[in-house]
Amino acid sequence: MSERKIECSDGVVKFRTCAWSPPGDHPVGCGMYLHIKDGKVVKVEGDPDHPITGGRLCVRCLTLSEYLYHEDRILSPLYRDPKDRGKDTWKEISWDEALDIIESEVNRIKEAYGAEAIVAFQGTGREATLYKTPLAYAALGTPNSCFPMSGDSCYGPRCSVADFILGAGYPELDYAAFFPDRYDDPRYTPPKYIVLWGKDPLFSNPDGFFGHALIDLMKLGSKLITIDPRLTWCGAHAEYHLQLRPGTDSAVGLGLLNVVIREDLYDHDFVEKWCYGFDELKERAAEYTPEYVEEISWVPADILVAAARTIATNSPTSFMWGLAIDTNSNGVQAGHTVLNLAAITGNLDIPGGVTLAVPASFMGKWRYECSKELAPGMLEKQITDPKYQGFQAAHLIAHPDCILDTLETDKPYPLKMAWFYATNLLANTAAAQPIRWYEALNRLEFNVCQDIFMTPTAMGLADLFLPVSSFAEHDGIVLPHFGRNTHMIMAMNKAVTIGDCKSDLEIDFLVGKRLNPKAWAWDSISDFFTDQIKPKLGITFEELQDRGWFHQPFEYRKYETGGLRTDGQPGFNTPTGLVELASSLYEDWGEDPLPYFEENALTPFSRPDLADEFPLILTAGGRETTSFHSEHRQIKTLRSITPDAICQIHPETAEKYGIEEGNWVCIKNPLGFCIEKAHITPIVDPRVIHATHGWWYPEQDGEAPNLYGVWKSSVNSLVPHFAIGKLGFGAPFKNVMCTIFKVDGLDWKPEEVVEEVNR
Ligand SMILES: Nc1nc2c(c(=O)[nH]1)N[C@H]1C(S)=C(S)[C@@H](COP(=O)(O)OP(=O)(O)OC[C@H]3O[C@@H](n4cnc5c(=O)[nH]c(N)nc54)[C@H](O)[C@@H]3O)O[C@H]1N2
Ligand SMILES: Nc1nc2c(c(=O)[nH]1)N[C@H]1C(S)=C(S)[C@@H](COP(=O)(O)OP(=O)(O)OC[C@H]3O[C@@H](n4cnc5c(=O)[nH]c(N)nc54)[C@H](O)[C@@H]3O)O[C@H]1N2
Ligand SMILES: [Mo]
Repeated sequence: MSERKIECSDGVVKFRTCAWSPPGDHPVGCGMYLHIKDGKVVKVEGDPDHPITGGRLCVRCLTLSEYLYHEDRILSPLYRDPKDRGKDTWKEISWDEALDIIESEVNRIKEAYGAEAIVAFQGTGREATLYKTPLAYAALGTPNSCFPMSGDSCYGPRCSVADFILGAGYPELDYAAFFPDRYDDPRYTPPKYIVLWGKDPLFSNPDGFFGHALIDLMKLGSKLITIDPRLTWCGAHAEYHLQLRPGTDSAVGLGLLNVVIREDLYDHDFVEKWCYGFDELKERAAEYTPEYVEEISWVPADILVAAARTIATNSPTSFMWGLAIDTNSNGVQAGHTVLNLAAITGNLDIPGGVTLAVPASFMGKWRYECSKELAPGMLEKQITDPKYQGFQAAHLIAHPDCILDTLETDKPYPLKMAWFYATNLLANTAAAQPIRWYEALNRLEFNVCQDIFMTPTAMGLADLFLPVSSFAEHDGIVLPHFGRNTHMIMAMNKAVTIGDCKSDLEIDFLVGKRLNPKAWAWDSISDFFTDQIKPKLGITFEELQDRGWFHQPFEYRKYETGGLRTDGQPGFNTPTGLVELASSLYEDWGEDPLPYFEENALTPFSRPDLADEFPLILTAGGRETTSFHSEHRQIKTLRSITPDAICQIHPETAEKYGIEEGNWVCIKNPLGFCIEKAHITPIVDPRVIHATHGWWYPEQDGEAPNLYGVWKSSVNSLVPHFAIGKLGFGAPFKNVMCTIFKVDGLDWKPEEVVEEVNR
């Protein structure tokens, strides 16, 4: 195993670390050495001994020093009078002054309106995922901790479906991640096929999965089946590519189930012993013949049939489901079909199939138990809607769509303060209809933003800015899948200090010790981590830092041995103890227990009245390596690779609409518009446009109303709120109707917007 610290002859000291955030990343824990000279990071080198990444790094880590030492980085706390929101009148202050302001504002708001008048927002799965809710519950005392993405449409829906149907954590492709000797472990077999469903992991490396492992597996003989409206690199290398209409995943899933069941290709033994509701599923799937599914989804019936036969007759086959399952108002149903297919083809928790795990308790105890810090009766005030019973059963957080409603209506009570903890929600990221959020959040009395750079969200809405340190600047841990299927726990080792920045956890400590010291009794971050990991791992945090990583033990077929249930009995941790092909919970919650297909709210098929004007379907947000959502737009090297917001248009469509490569294009629907640059490519269907999300322009005027040009490429202005599934999950971030036309530049605005601005 590699050394934690290596002194080199040229005065360089190399520090080994595993990355999480910032800069933006999910908990893969990419292993690297940071080369430090004169207290600065001068080079980043992959760590060849890291069991997962083995020395491989992406361009965002390779350009790390550009990020760390960027002239726009904020290096001390900033304050500005709330009357000046949108103006660049920030003043540098000390951390003590910042804490004084926080203490007096939080106490003022608590006394006048109650702690529930505070809402704490966090974006995607960075380190903040572990540390924001504790700030809300155990420091600020509010029950309103919120991920502001309509329908909670990232990861939450998939995890909840896995909880409801399998009673397990996140089902993940078996890439031998649990084994120190990886693919050489005698217990391991590579999958014969990998079904990549609405996911593009080579670019996204999501939630702790190292995308390049797919390439390792392809070299070992695994073949791909892709289900994606775009012909991605993986699609082009797949044996079957199911190029579906965006948002029709549940129909495709039911079509695959139809073929597997009617051709009697399922695993009878597994279904008999371990599944509940097979007869009902069989009946439902019978309705979804390949011909009917082709009508809905555009996937040719013969390709669907061939893919279904391949999946069912090649064991082990593994399944990876991606974000596109969540960004769909019947994503819960789509996810259910994926799990049902994996189950009835006998691929759960077998070598080369789908690994299952019980959500781990390390780092969990404090995270889940901090709600006990809330005052009596506080949790009952959490903003949600009792009709979203699935969401409430799965999560202990406020519902995003209800929070927007409350911000706009002051019902059931007015919100007065927001804390933006690792989210740039205005910048076409977490928020659908971001202009509504902007206007609603601007009504609040006091807002705090905790970030690395000044963003449109901070400039537009914050009064106090707290500067956050990068992973190179702080100690921490990396928890793949946030504890839901964690092959190893890894150490992040501080190598440098830059400005007066602090980690999210350090900020929690400072604020917590001021506002509720008894909940934050640890003397140091190191003590805190030791407290979290030692009961489970048997080692201290410092020992973990020396080792670099710690593998979790793993065994296959845990449903046979009792490893999946909290009571230690064989079976699955569901009400029936079985995989619930038909859910025993959904009916009680007013939802169909079986998967079904229903049109999303704003498509040419659900809104035929608007179909002539908006005949195309917009999908958005396929990942690029050069950015993490709205992050990295100011990093020169990365921006030179991806200078503009690009939308992909099929050549036939481009011709029909008079658009040429590189033209600026307006994408418009009844809700809003967005300007991106055309890239003409046959990888999309002629009826589909793919746009990029997360755009703002750090080089432009930051002051309101421009806010770094955040409204220009505002793709999420086209995404509706409240168009979500019955259980409270899934919004159409990747499937809304639109039309396109050529415009003269990024600054183009529709006539009605120009009129409004002039008024
Ligand atoms: N149309 C469309 N919209 C989408 C998507 C899509 O596919 N299509 N994807 C959606 C998904 S899946 C998600 S999760 C959301 C993401 O939504 P967000 O998470 O709100 O988006 P980011 O741009 O990543 O904003 C994160 C902010 O936190 C800062 N930051 C980075 N690391 C840290 C850290 O460690 N600590 C702190 N305090 N701050 C940090 C960054 O500088 C950035 O300003 O966007 C969603 N929006
Ligand atoms: N570099 C980088 N990495 C990231 C992020 C980032 O912004 N940048 N974001 C992170 C976050 S928060 C997340 S959640 C993950 C997401 O990562 P993934 O789960 O891989 O999701 P995406 O890249 O959004 O989309 C995957 C594929 O879904 C396809 N797709 C679009 N609509 C549909 C549909 O309706 N059905 C199906 N079946 N497919 C569809 C797209 O064409 C795309 O190829 O990535 C994470 N990793
Ligand atoms: Mo996400």
